[in-house]
Amino acid sequence: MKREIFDKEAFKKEVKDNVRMLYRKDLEEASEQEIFQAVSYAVKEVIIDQWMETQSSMKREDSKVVYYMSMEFLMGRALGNNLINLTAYQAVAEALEEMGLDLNVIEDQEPDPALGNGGLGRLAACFMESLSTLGYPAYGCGIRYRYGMFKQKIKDGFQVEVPDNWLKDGYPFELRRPEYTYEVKFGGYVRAVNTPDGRVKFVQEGYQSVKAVPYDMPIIGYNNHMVNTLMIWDAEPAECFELDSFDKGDYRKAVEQENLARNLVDVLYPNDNHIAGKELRLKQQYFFVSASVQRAIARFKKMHSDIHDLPKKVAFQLNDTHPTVAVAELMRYLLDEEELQWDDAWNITTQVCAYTNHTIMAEALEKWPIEIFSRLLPRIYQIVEEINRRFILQIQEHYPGDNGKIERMAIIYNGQVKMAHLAIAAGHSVNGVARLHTEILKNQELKDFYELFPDKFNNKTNGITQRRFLLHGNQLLAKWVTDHVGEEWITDLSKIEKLTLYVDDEKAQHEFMNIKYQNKLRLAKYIKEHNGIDVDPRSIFDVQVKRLHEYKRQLLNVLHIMYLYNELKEHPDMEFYPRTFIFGAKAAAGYKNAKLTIKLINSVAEVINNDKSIQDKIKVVFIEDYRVSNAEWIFAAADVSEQISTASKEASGTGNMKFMLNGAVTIGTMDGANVEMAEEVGKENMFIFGMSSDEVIAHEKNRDYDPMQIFNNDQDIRKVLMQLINGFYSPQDSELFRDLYNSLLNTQCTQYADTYFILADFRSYAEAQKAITEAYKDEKGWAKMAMLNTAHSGKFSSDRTIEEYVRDIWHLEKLTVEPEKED
Ligand code: 26W
Repeated sequence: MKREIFDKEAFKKEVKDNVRMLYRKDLEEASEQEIFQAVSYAVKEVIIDQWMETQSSMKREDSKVVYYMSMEFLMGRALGNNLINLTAYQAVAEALEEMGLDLNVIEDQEPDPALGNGGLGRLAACFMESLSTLGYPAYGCGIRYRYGMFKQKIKDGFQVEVPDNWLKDGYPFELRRPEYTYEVKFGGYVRAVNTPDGRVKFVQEGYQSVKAVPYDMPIIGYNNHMVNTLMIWDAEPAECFELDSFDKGDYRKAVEQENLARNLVDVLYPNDNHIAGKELRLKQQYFFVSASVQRAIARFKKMHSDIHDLPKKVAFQLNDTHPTVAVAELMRYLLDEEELQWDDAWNITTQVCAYTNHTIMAEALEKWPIEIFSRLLPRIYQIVEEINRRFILQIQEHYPGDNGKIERMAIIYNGQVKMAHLAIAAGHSVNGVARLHTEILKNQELKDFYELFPDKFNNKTNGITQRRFLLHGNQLLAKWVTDHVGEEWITDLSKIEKLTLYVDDEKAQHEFMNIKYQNKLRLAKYIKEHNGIDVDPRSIFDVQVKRLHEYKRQLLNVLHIMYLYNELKEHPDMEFYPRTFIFGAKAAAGYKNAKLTIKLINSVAEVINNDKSIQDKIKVVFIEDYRVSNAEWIFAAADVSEQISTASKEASGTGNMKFMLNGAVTIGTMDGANVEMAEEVGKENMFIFGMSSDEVIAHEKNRDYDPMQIFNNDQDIRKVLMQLINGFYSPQDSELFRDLYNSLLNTQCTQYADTYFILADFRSYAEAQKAITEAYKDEKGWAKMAMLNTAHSGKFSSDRTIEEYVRDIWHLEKLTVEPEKED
């Protein structure tokens, strides 16, 4: 039963009143942005009640709480989703329509809070939503970056990064909470003080401090009155007089301190899977972690007097190594403030903290130079040293005389602090994000750690929220699914499996494909508006949207398009089913080959889209500024989902699941969660190609892969690669794509040529693509395959993932939130 929380007339009045209150205008005079604000504030009214109800239930039940610590939360727009989860979307749409307003247009006014890079940040957002929907008490802890992920413009085919000032009009769904301000200290030195009772106390002196002020954002559960909180921290300068007594009156220090606060939360580092090793990033990490730990403990202490009970009431989940200083910060608190003994403090810390690994890419493993770490966080560094000292003793005890182990496992080694090693040594759980990924961690990357702590390791295959990626993003299909299997799928995605009953039903097939067609029309319109390109909605929409990274192999995709184009030119009469290749991807600003790949895609698009002789059989579209809001439409419109990473490199992938849910068929390698998708839907309903992860890993070990041999023996591949350096796609500058060519063939440029086995997989990819065309021509067969993908996507709900985290790691109880009685 949906609870009626919504009075249409009252809502309409509220919107009008808000426009007056906020802008001193009548509705007719207000801009779309102003109306968005007014509507959002009206929705916030409803949310606030539920938010308060949730807080009081949590207190009453004294629930255990998980703090999901993450440098990134890629929330996407809130208005539409909040309405969906309040089950008020239709009612609000109608109310607005009666006022002459279009909810879609209003939703479109909301900035896309892009406080994340890609998969890891979006996963954090899906997890928060699932926690609320399932009724588990949780806080998300993150940073309120003033500039989130940059906006991407394409100029002349090149990516240009534009700052994203998402807060410029004010963000209606946040709430500043100055009453929870905490101090975070950087730098200075540590002095040991003997206390009268014979203990040694460590005090940090000569430091600079920043005030951390949280903004709370509501995370609304679906139809259950549960509203959890995402706290994102802003930095404000501590007043000069708050300088440590030692430095009072030091003007230079005072100014430095003020600057520290100003820069701290300015911008999200736009690197995905690659560390920049910048001091400011470590500051950001400690800043939000220290503030979050302080708030968590303060909340705990309001209700409890014995700090030993902390693990019964609090869990910290570390989203990758980025928040791993939490381990040492908690130790610091327990040792220095609570004055616990080391073993006692360690015992508590270990039970509270757990770590999720999201990548095996070596360049993404965080390491900090001791010099930076110890200068910035002197007390924290001392504690990490002691953790390391004890950890090495443990290693020596287990493996006497084996110095290799110490070399590979120490937390501090070779002048560096290794955050993953700290997280594994200190957490009670280490999880990967798909089964294959967890196995690779256990057997390769983290083998030594797995041998020492086999019980810590576990898998939690990622998931996505069906509320955003089907119910909101694809409303036509959502309604159709509900008509066929009932609405239970909204909170229990396994129920969507009942669709299998209809996969051979011609009427159902027809309806399903017609919805896909409607969604393709919607996307085609978007592409026309944003790119000025006409695409045929009857062509196969073949989509690769994700961060641009060499291991994700957008280059393989575009090389294959170049190959297809050559084929069409050589055999103009060959049978060819029209295809629209759609890309969307941001490249890290300093990642040369990634940016060059974007240029290549656009150059290929330019040539092919304008070649009349191929009669629009191929179109190539690069969608500018791929982000959560346009992603929802893109998934809904896809026929083919490209998940083509080099096997073993993609930890899980989550876009793959969003496509599957929306009835796209995957062409992919046996990598990440693709493996489990194949298990669910059957390999015959996917197009699997390429080397297995074992083969890739074997080649990497043996260093026996030679792309030059392929280049020399396969004339089609050779032709395509030559087109990278003969000006075919860059007549003005034939050298433009030389670096991409080199990355495939030249051993001098990377550790070895074609690091990601693009040429090795090319033929098998081309075969799979051919098979797709054949399959698509069989309309009924394709409809069935697409429906089966939707029907078997049940496992990939983040609700399932969260239930597993709760069961194995967090041990939370469900909370029921009762609406407050009206008096
Ligand atoms: C230190 C720089 C940095 C920044 C971000 C290093 C690593 C990251 C992330 C781990 C990158 C990321 O988003 N990883 C993705 O996480 C998803 C959620 O688990 C997985 O589905 C993707 O496979 C993984 O690439």
